[in-house]
Amino acid sequence: MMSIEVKALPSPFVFEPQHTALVIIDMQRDFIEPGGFGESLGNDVSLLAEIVPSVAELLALARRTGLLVVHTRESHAPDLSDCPPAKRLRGAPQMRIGEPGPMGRILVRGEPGNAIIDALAPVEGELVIDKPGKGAFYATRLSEALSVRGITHLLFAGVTTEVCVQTSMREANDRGYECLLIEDATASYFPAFKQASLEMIRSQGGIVGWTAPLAALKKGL
Ligand code: TIU
Repeated sequence: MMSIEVKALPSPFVFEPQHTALVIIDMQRDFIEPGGFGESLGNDVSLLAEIVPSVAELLALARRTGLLVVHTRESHAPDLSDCPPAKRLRGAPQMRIGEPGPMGRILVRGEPGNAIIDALAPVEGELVIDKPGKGAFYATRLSEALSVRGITHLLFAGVTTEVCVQTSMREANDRGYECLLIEDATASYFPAFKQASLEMIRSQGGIVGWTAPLAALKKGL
């Protein structure tokens, strides 16, 4: 079996492509374009658009290498039955989850704003996981989908670093996956939070996982 070694922190990250998936978290219009959930929370969404070229390059690389590709979407059922009041009632009343916005109902499955951005659209054979929480494993079929395919290692990208990406990495780490976060393929509305997340993930000998720039992954492959 081919083994790939990536120069990562806090130590080299080693994986076999046939047992590895790329997990792209929530690269949706709702977070990246004006008029969605991210902006409704008071954020400058332009900070997230900056990583789109890197994520696109990573996605192309994963497809060429034959990695399983998983896309997630933070989304809720139209009747909001999977959105607890504790989540829905946060934020300004007119822009809460389920309320109408310029790109359709905020964070509701099937609405225009809930789609993954065109530049990173999923293709045939890739998994798309709708998740009602911040983590990709909570109340989804992701765990089963990965285990039936023999996946043991996960490469992470997407938004936002300290919210859905970090939560998903922590969930994955507790489930026994070896996780590598691609540093320039993740972003936050708060650059200082991104930096802190990278450092806390790889601290204490990789307490949550590893981090590496895309260039290091390309070199390894
Ligand atoms: N996808 C994701 O991270 N959801 C969020 O709500 N992120 C924020 O930073 N608000």
